[in-house]
Amino acid sequence: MCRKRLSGLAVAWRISVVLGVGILFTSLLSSAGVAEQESRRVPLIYCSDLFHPPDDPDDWFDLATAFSIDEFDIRGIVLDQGEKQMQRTGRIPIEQMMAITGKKVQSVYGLSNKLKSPSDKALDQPQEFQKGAKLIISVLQESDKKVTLIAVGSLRDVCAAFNRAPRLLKAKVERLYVVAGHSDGGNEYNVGLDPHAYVGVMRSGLPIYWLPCFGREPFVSKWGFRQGDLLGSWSLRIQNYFAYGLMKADPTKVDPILVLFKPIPEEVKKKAWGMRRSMWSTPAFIDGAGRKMVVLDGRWRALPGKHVRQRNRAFGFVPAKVTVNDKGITRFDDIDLNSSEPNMLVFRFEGTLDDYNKAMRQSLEGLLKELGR
Ligand SMILES: [Ca+2]
Repeated sequence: MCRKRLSGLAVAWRISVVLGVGILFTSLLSSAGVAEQESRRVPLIYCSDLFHPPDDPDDWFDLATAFSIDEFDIRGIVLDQGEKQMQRTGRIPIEQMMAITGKKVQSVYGLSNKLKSPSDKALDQPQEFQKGAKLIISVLQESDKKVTLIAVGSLRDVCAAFNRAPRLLKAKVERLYVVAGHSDGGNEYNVGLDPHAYVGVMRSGLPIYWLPCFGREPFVSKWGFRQGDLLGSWSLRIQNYFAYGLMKADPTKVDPILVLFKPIPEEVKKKAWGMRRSMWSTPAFIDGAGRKMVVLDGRWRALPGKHVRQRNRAFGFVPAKVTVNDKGITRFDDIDLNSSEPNMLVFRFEGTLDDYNKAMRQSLEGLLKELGR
């Protein structure tokens, strides 16, 4: 009896040892996985002239793209042009995205007035609109990793933050994607919002990835699609998010969160789905997250780098010395691709413009496909 009982205890002990080792091993493996995942996370600050109702709804697509990529740890969103934000807040689409994804992201209003010079610190602008430049500085100070910035719109808050803390930005900015400007001498909308800010940023010496919005091919990031071609394959919540912005819904009449779950009226689809949309920033999000472009089963996808053995190229960035004049103009001759002293990386698409459009359309479709399901 006694012997039997002892051996029973021994068996139980062995089982518990095996189980314990198993649990220890599994938890070591999963914590290694979590650590690996964490090390691939990209701290991101996103600066955008995102409004509701939108100026240009491309910013709504870009916001959804930022939220769709789990490698991004979005540390903050700076909403461009603070005074205008008070009337037409970009917080509405951000709140919708937070409700859809469960992610929490802080957002602040940026500087409201144009910079007076490329070196303007903008400390004399109203206190209520200082939060953008302050957020950029505090996120960089607090982050133990370098931080990536993606900036569209006026670039005012990035420029003011740099003018206030140039050494901090040089030390802590991993990459600064500038989605603004023209590669062949033309004026461009984002530059026009604040020419001094654009000039200050482009001359900053920060690690700039420049995506010219217009100009000489292939140094142009613009692409486009018919909205219905993509919206139809996304979840009801995502469709409602876009319908809300595109139809300029009134938040005092239609709740932006409750509406996400409702069926979409046919007349709304008829109107919004048929519109064409021009886009500029998608490659910045894909590249900034470390995603790789790849063709799988005949379709372009932007996948996490570790899943990609053979990458296909839809776009890339080439080193160049770029000169920008005091008005924010860069002629094509001012982009020196052979310089031994490049000051930034310049976007270029690969193949034809049609190839690039197709690659972006299909990869955006894939990126947003799982959102809200
Ligand atoms: Ca915009």
